[in-house]
Order: sequence, then structure tokens, then C-alpha cells
Amino acid sequence: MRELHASGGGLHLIQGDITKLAVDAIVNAANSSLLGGGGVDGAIHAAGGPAILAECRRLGGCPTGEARVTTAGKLPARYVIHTVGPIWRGGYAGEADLLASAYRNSLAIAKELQVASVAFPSISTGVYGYPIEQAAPIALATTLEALQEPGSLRDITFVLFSASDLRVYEAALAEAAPRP
Ligand code: AR6
Repeated sequence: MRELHASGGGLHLIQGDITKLAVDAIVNAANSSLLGGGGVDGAIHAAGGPAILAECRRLGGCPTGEARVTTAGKLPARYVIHTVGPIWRGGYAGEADLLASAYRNSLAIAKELQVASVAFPSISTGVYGYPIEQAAPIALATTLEALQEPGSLRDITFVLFSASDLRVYEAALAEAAPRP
């Protein structure tokens, strides 16, 4: 595990299943219907139970790049922040800005909730096809920025599903924040 401690907070990279994390809020890589799907979205709804989907129904969807919050049902986390990353269309359709917005808007909700710990999956790099080598630096830059800002947020954990995804994030973190 690679950890970086910055101004009282920390950025952590781990391999695992985000549904198991007992953090204040986990982030879901949802689609704009917010009505569930495959990947991490399917895993969160399966483990969290029907209460999350019932709340999602009342939210009436979420545009790409934005985020919404529900409680976390049976999950160990307190909240699920649902965000919608961009579908990869080759890189010239505003994907990078939309991905950064998805992270920033998720973090804005975490700050509104005044939570201390948040866990993210690697948004858009599964079904949505965003190349992980290009997504990781955006994910890390936006979250490192949020940790520098004043507020309640202390710990951000990226939960990577595979060892190879973890290696990509570790390499990107070494680039973003070289060790002294
Ligand atoms: N914990 C952590 N990461 C996971 C887990 C898990 N339990 N399960 C999968 N991943 P994806 P997207 C990883 O496809 O690309 C859904 O159908 C996965 O290996 O879940 O943003 C939605 O409803 C990958 O690295 O999300 C949307 O329609 C990462 O999570 C669409 O997929 C993201 O992959 C969103 O696609």
C-alpha cells in the first residue's frame, strides 16, 4: 500500500472490494439513471440492499460529471456518493474535464456532509472504457487538491479492484507527488 500524508490528511491506495470499507462515504461509479448496473455499481447495490435503490429512484437521475448522495443501506459505510463518469469516446469529447468534475463534485458532497474519510473506485475505467493510465493522474490530482483545502476531509482511499490497476495508480501517484 502506498500512502501519502499531506497537511494532516492522507491519500491511500489499496487493492480490494470497496463495499467492504468502513469509511464515512464510498463513491459509486454509477450511470445517469442511478438505477444500478454492473461493475462496482452492481456490487454496491447487491451488498447494500434495496434501500439504496429506493433512494436513488427518488433522485431522478444524475448528469455525467455530477454526483448525488444516499445512505448506505447494509454497507459498513455511512453514505454512498453516486457519481457518473464519462464514457470514453477517444479523448476528444471532454472526457478529462468530465472525469475531473465527477471527482470534484463527489468531494464537494463529502465536504457538505462534513465527513472525514471517503473511498473511491477507479471511475470510468471499467465498462466506460476510460484508459486507466490516463484516468489515474486525474483521479489523484483532484483528490490531492481536495486534501489540501480546509475542511473535515482527512483520508481518501482509492480501492483498486486488481493488482494491475493498483500498480497503475501507484505509478501515477509517484509522478504526482514524488517522495522527498
Ligand atoms: N470494488 C472496487 N472496485 C470495483 C469493484 C468493487 N467491488 N467492482 C468493480 N470495480 P465500472 P465505470 C472496479 O465498470 O467504468 C456500471 O454498469 C472495476 O474493475 O464499475 O465507471 C454502471 O451502472 C473498474 O476498475 O464503472 C455504469 O453503467 C472500476 O471499478 C457503468 O458501469 C470501474 O468500473 C460505469 O462504468
